[in-house]
Amino acid sequence: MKLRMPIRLAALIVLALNVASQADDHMRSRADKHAPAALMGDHIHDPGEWMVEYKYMNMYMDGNRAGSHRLSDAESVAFGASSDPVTNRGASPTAMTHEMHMLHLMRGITEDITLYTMIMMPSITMDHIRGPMNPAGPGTSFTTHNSGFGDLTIGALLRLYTDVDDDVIFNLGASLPTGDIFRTTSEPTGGAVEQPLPYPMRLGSGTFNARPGITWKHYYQFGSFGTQFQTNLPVGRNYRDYSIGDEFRLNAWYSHLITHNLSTSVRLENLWLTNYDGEDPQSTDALISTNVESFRGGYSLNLGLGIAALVSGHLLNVEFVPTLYQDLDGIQLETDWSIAASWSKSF
Ligand SMILES: [Cu+2]
Repeated sequence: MKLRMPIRLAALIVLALNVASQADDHMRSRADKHAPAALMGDHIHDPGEWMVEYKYMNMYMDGNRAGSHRLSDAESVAFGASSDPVTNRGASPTAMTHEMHMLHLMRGITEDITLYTMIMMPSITMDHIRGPMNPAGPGTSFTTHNSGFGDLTIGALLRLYTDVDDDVIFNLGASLPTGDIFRTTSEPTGGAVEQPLPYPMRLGSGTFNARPGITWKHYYQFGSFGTQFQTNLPVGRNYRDYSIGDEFRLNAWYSHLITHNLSTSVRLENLWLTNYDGEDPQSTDALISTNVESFRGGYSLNLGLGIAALVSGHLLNVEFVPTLYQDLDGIQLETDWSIAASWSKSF
């Protein structure tokens, strides 16, 4: 009889702790458990848990911009005659689709550490108009394409802080130079001369990149708020003697639950890109603006409108990302909108 009370008390405490942790797990198992589809590095997994994800992204670019000013295709060719450096004498890009297929694997190691890897497969298509110095005829058009393996991304997600409705996660990320950065084409000259594909047509960066980031998520009963700062920072130069620009992304989003298994999201993204360092010796500035190292940087403000659904344990996540504002260094193709879609499952 004397032992009954302490045992009952202990049972009650265990029950209370269980209820607390269920409430905790409940919020992290809803349709808004992952950030909007275009983001990653925002969540961790339980020890021993795996996640498999296929993610698709596509960026649509149509037309050129100098600073924040739009230019027609003819104006883009003319712009290069007096820009510094002179460019677009061989051709000007007019449109581009940059598709990315990604296979994302995550595994929880401890309560606070999750490891991940992401296999990237870009597929890049660019349309052009030929310039005044092109032997294949000014004003005619051509298309180039490139696809294959990109840079393999790896990392560890470290949960620095957690309570019932908050997570702060540090992304100790990196990418390896597995993507090809030197392929040639004779399309621009109609088969006359083999030239290297310009920078944005290349599959990888050619460098080891540090990709640190940090995410804070806060859960409400009716949804969640998140903010993330994510970078991509090349280390040194690649074997072609250049490095891509530094990338900084600052995101904030709100996901609203419609039901436990369905949520919508709105997101704002600031993207800053710096210009390239160094120079590929075969990347001739005068030929085309996509060869110019100082015409790669800029600032973009993007909106994200997303929807996420949990269907018997499968998470489907889609986001439409129109560009709101762009200010680009030199002359570059403008990004009109992007789309991101993913399927993921944890087990
Ligand atoms: Cu995951």
